[in-house]
Amino acid sequence: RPAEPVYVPKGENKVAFDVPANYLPESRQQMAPAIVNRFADDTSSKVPVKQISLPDLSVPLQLGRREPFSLFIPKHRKLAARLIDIFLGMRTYDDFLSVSVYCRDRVNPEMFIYALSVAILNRPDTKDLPIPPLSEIFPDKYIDSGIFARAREEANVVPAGSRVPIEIPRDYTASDLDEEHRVAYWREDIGINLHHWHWHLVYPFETDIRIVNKDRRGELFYYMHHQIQTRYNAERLSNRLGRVKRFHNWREPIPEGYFPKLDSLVASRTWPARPAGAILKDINRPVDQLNFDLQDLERWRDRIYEAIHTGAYISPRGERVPLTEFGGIDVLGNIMEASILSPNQNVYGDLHNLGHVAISYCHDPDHRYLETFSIMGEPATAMRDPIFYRFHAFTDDVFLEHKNTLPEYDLQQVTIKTFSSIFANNTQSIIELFHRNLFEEIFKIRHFINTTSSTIVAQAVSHVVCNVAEVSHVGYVPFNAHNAHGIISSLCITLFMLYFIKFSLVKPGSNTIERKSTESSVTIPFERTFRNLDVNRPIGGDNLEQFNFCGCGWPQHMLVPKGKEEGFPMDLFIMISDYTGDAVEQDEPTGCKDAASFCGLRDRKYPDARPMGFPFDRRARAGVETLAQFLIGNMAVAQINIRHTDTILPRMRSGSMSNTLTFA
Ligand code: CUO
Repeated sequence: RPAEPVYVPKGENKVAFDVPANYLPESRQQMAPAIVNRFADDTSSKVPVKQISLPDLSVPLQLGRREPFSLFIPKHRKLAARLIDIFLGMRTYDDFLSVSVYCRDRVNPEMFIYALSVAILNRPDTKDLPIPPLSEIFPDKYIDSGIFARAREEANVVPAGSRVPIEIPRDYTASDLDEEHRVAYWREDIGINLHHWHWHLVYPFETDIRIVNKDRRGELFYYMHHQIQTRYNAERLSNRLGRVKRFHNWREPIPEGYFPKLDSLVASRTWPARPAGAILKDINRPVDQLNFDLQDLERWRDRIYEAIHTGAYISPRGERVPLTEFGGIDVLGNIMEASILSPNQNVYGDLHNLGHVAISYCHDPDHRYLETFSIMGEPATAMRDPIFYRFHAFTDDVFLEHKNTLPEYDLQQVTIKTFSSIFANNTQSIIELFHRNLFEEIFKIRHFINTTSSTIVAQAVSHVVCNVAEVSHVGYVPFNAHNAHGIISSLCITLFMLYFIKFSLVKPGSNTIERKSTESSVTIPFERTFRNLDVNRPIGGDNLEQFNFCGCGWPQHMLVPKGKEEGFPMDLFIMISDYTGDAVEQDEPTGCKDAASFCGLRDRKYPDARPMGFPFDRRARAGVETLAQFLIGNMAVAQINIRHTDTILPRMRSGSMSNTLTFA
């Protein structure tokens, strides 16, 4: 285990809220002086909290403090939406801080963190505030509960400075008897799950409409989840598993079981497991105000298919409204999810969200065992379960059904004919190899502000070690973008590894272009995924990667699929098109923009005018059956080979292990 960076929190950095006595929970108000004294010794600064006349919190308080919270449950989202409204409605920053502090000790902690995060993200006066990553607030969503007991023991017995890291096993939820377990390391990757949580945080489906109504959010719901599917499929193929089979017959037993082995510290419960062969049932759980049948899901599904096949959806007034060539997918995304932008929830229902709910309650559909939802019931954890991908393969298939009704692209119109060749050399030998090396990284969980836990746990958890995988790539893709007639001054370059990597950039004239994988428009750096801010340095400069928006993005260490030891052949596709067809004229974005393909830009339009997934989002033109036949004009394909090695390497700083694509 690496001897170096074990994080030791420094007492002198402690900051405490100076809370009005009546803000403490009623049961603790008598102890107020003792509580204050507890912090007095080692607190370096206090943040004054203004006493205000508090808004009516009765709605969010309807969810008990120890109950699990799920965004997919309509009752919960309504309570959360109310809390978000309250946070957003506070006139000044001080008022917002005040009500947040008041709520922190009263409101359900999971709902509190969700609503607070959405509010911070969307209030003009808090946009630049850091939000600690969910893995620090609720590490129990990601880490085997046995680790916490060991961490407590370590913290109690071993003095600070002498503690050794505790390794989080990479491989603990099943044995090799379960073939799905071969990709458990991918599904259970904390960075992937954090990305998904952040995405749904940036794109909530039910709260103030001004927050929900972001540019092309329905289309991005389709596209981002579609990309998850394709990436997962590549990982499966790397591990000798077939592609995901869509889960569309909801009456059939589910062969994939999943036993999460996680315990919720907030709700004092074990996350329910799902044995192989589970069957979905009608849901009737008065305690959650949930009552729907599988038939409802089937009816909504059939109506969505009907809308696709007739090319029009039914408005609340009974009119048929066309699903247009470019805007239809956005409407369908909102219908499917469903977000409050769905044009007609009476007809099309709440298919995807309640699909999550039905699956997450299949072990106790009528609450007879007093059990709550499984990990499929919330975005922060759902991607751990194999059924997530089978269910989303279904939703993805519905979207593709719509895409298949659209006219094929006339790619002759969008590509540029003046480029004589793309790849400079023999394309068959361009990329030598990709390596994937495993390394180990201290997983620092240092803030751990879980309202129900003690400081002891916070200190101990900061010594947990987690195994993660990093990619180290070696390879070049030199290609020649020779603009023979000099007509085009701006280019858009699109790269796909199958469907995997896309970026665009603009360079006038003849170029040598170098592109690092760390500049991918879908990823964020490892440091940002885990928000390993150095708290001993001033926040700012290269230590500021902390905006919440910035937490959305595919983890860099998961950019490239695992590959195989003997090599896993893939195609790298490149297309050059006229940038004017892709450009979105708007002001430069502020804040993070590096994962814009997946997460959009804050307060801006989605930065690519083409349909998401272009040019592979529609049927190929008639007669085209292979990728080679698909190529025209300024497209080319390079054969690449992804090799996997198990070499353990010390981790290098990000940026020093990037995959450089050089265009000459
Ligand atoms: Cu992201 Cu089903 O939407 O999870």
